[in-house]
Amino acid sequence: MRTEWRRQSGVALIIALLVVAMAAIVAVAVMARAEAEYRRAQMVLHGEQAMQYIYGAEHWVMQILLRDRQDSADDHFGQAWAYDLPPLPVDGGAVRGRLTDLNGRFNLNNLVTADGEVSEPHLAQFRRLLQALGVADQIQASAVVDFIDPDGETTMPDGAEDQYYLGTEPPHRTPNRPLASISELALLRDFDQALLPVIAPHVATLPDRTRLNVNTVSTPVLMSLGEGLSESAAQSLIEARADSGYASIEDFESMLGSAPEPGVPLGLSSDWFMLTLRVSIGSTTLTMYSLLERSPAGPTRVVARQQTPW
Ligand SMILES: [Ca+2]
Repeated sequence: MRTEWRRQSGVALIIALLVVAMAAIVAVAVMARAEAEYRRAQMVLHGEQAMQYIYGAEHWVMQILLRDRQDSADDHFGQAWAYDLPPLPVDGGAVRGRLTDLNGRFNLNNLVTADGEVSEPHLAQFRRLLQALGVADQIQASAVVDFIDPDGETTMPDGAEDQYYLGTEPPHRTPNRPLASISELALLRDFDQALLPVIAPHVATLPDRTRLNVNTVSTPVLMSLGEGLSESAAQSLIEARADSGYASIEDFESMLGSAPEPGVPLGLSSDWFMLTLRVSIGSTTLTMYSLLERSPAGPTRVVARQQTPW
């Protein structure tokens, strides 16, 4: 009798322990789920906060560009817009920013005119830029023209249209429209992705045809302005403009020593900028690339935004 009672109480104890264990498992699962929900909510909140800081910083930079236009008609690296924004401490993190002048870069969309024809002066300039960057053998300038121009006729000597791209793996069509991003070049005929960082700092893909600001062009872009312009000559031109830029296009041309390529519009001011803002809040990081267009009077608008979660 006593043995039977012991056995029953042993079973009851095991059942009680099982119930406690199961309750503990359920409690842990509920807590884990609640914590995951909390983290998810926190990430959403931090993401929202980051966007609000980005909109605020964008507005602030647009005010800097407006004041800059009101203060002076030209643009050069000695002006306030050209300096990296100092890290701004915000609640739970920081915002960092940089403004890049895109009128200092070769606009790939200049290769084709508004009528859809190839712009020969820009094509010649682009070939010289590829030469200056040491990638003329790897990137086919004619293929870039065919990528953008609306027609389906292959540009000689090394262009490529649908006929070529439909035979690639995977097959695709020629965009036949202005480029929206440099990354589109990845689909270009024989394009080696490793070349993207080589050309990216010197080219832009703007939705309009643009002039070059000689006060902000890089050495390779300067070398593209005339046949036989050496690297040392281009560097002398950059030293001559110093931090205050050229006072006039005539000053620049007299320093250049020869007439620049006719048909490639030059200027001393800029309308197009890329604003890069990186916000970190808690464990959330967000980088926003905002394409800004400044009107001649100074007001600036956001034309496009692209973001990355790093
Ligand atoms: Ca085409």
